[in-house]
Amino acid sequence: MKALIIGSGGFVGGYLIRELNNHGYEVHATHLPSENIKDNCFRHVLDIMRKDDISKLINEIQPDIVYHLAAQSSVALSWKKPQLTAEINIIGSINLMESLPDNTRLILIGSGEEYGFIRENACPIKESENLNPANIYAVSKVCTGMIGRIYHRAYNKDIVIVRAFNHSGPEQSETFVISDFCKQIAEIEKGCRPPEISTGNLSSKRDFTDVRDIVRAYRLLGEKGISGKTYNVGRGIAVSIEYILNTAMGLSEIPILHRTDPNRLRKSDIPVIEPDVSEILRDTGWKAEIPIEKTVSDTLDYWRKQI
Ligand code: A2R
Repeated sequence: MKALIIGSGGFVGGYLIRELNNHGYEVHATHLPSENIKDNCFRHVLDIMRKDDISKLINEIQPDIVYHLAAQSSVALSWKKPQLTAEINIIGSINLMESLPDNTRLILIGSGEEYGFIRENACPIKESENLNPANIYAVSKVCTGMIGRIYHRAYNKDIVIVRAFNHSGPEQSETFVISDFCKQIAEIEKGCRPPEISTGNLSSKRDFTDVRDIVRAYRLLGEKGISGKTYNVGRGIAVSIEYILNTAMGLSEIPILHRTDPNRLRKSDIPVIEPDVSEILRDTGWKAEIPIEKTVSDTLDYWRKQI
């Protein structure tokens, strides 16, 4: 099987390259000129805003499956650059769908953010739940998913749509909570900052899955997912941010205090976000296996080596 990963220079890309290599795929991966791919694969430079370049590359490689990871994936940046976010996430995805041969499967990666302001008692959230996105990044992913379903229905394209919930692990940027706490702890251990960790709202509950489980889900959806269907990908068990903090602080080599930073409190925070993951389990047999405590511990070890 030949796989092409579009946008492999980000957090998930390297993990997906390794997952596919370990399962016998011939892996091709695209990256932006400024990015460097260190994993073993065939590398190609590609900007998804250049539609002709996508068609040319797909014609040249003739992949069986395409994983679309390329995105403006920061919610914060989407507030500052809505047009850029819409262009890359929506138009870029259309460019890719336009270039997709009928016999090539596309895995379109969306986000749990698409559900947004959910109804009270909506958890665990099923894929059929109304989408009520709360930021421009989420809107762009809702649009892309809807367009993907249209390309499937109207143009007969083989497209599987994913809504991935929070994922984390070593190498993730510190703008995400697990990486943020672990980096702060590693800095404290090295004496780079006082022994006090600052946090935002600790009571909200989120569904965290290890990135290594996430890429296994993507591979299995490529192999066994039903065309045109949308799948939640997550653990299906939300935990509080406080639990993550206590787990991380429990691994620290020195005692650490905790302080709430008002700048980190969000104006409106949804109390619990937890997906129903029975569809992916039914169709592929996938469920998350790596305990959250291991994700935290590996992420802390990663930051200890970086600092
Ligand atoms: O923004 P950069 O310079 O980090 O590059 C990102 C890249 N990218 C593009 N690739 C091709 N053409 C473009 N016009 C373009 N603009 C941005 O896509 C980055 O290397 C990659 C996405 O990686 P991350 O931002 O690290 O996302 P992550 O965590 O790997 O998530 C993969 C997918 C995304 O669609 C997320 O929205 C979704 O999973 O959750």
